[in-house]
Amino acid sequence: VKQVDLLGRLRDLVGGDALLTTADDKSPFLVDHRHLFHGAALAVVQPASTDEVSRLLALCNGVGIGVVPQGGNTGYCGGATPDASGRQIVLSLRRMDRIRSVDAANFSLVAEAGCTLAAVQAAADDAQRLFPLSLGSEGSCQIGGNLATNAGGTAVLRYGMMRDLALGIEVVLADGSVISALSPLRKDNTGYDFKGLMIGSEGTLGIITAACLKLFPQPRSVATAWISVPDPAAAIAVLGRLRDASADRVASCELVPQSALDLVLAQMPGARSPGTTPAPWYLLIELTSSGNDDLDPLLESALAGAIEAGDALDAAIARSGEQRDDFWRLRESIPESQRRAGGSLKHDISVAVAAVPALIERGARLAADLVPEGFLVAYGHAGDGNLHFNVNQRPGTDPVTFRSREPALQRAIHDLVATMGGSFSAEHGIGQLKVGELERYAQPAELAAMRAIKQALDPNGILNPGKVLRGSAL
Ligand code: FAD
Ligand code: 2HG
Ligand code: ZN
Repeated sequence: VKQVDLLGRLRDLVGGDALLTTADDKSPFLVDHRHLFHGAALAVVQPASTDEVSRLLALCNGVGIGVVPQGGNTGYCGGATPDASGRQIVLSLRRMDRIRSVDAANFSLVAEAGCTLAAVQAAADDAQRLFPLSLGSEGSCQIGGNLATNAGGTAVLRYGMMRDLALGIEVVLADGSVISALSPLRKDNTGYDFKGLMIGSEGTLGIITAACLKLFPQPRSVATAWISVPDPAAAIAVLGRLRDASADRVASCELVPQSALDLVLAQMPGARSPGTTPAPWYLLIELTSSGNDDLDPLLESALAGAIEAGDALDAAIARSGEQRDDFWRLRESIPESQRRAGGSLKHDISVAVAAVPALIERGARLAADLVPEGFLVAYGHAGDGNLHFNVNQRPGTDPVTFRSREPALQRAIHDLVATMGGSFSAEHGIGQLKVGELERYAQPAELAAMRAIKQALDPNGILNPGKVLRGSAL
């Protein structure tokens, strides 16, 4: 088909307002959040219903046009950015933003893919329920993007990742056929785990249009502490102690180095120091319970034990909602303050929780050797064994030299993680950023199985071409 004919057919399908073709209108959709990837597109299409998505894919499959799904565009791996050919279309889910139903008695709700994570959390809250997925980007990321990346975040320790939080899913396949499996069943062993396959497939196997999500009782009691610790080994010991002492009511366990706290306090106006004894490392730990428990005294006495044992140096327990929010804001602002401070080299890695201290020790040595212009900002979801092992540029050093260190550092860190039985992509996915890494570290049989699945579900290769797996140029 000629370009004009295709645009005309897309316009007929979604309506003129939902089809963006001018450079100005398209531009926000053509660059990723971190400005690592810049693409081009024939058009940005914004369908309003599953039926429109279905007809759109049938059309693109028929004429061989690549389709790049995009949610909130907050992803870290360039998965939602089209290539530079200008022949692909971006399919934005932003108009599909209805909460279709809430079933408080079944602890579930059905949301369309374009609902922001914050909107889903609010809908659960209105029904006196909790949707626990929690990310720094929750105001703009979308539930479809969360599903497509199998997002993690700060409550995984208690509630699991996105894959653990979906009961059902509605997906449009490459040929336009719709699989509507939105049932709220908690038990269903009928055949392959199709939902599990779609979740985390980053738009390469189907377009997710809606999902039935798992809700939980709301926490009635919360206790939050900012804890100074001497080193990562002590931090992991404190986590173990608190899990024991609290009958496993630890919901979040985030590790923050002094370097990250310094960045936040320097870069974010209004950021308040947590007020604990300065230390090389900190833990942000939150206990929650759906009962009316008095968690503060419990946390206090467990932390007193940790201080006595030398695992903690000092701790502050949040005495108000405001102080709790301050602690969390310090943690959630680390990515933004890293960005404001200049260049950063990022790794999203995981190992077994007990191996986190060894990973930091060995990784820190590599970073110091390989990036003399940088300093380590390794932080994150220590309770899940997942670190954002990042290196920031030191002020006054040459940005080009700093950036040139990235390939060698990445190779060294990912090789280290592989020797420790860990993952080079814990929660952010593959996108276009890590296609080569997947080829390097996946087992050959695993990679072959992934390619076979892609070929079976998307034989013309129209779905997010070149993401996750190298693909033909569509
Ligand atoms: P996008 O960036 O738009 O897309 C991501 C991928 O999903 C792309 O491959 C895209 O093609 C595909 N996709 C999007 N929607 C669909 C759909 N409906 N159907 C099929 N494919 C689709 N991530 C974490 O896991 N944990 C964190 O703690 C975390 N914190 C963050 C903090 C900040 C400040 C920022 C900016 C990002 C953070 N992220 C985190 C990364 C990001 O927010 C998540 O990956 C999120 O799940 C992406 O959602 P999105 O809607 O923005 O997806
Ligand atoms: C977080 O946990 C995000 O804050 C972003 O996953 C991590 O910027 C990063 O490296
Ligand atoms: Zn994270």
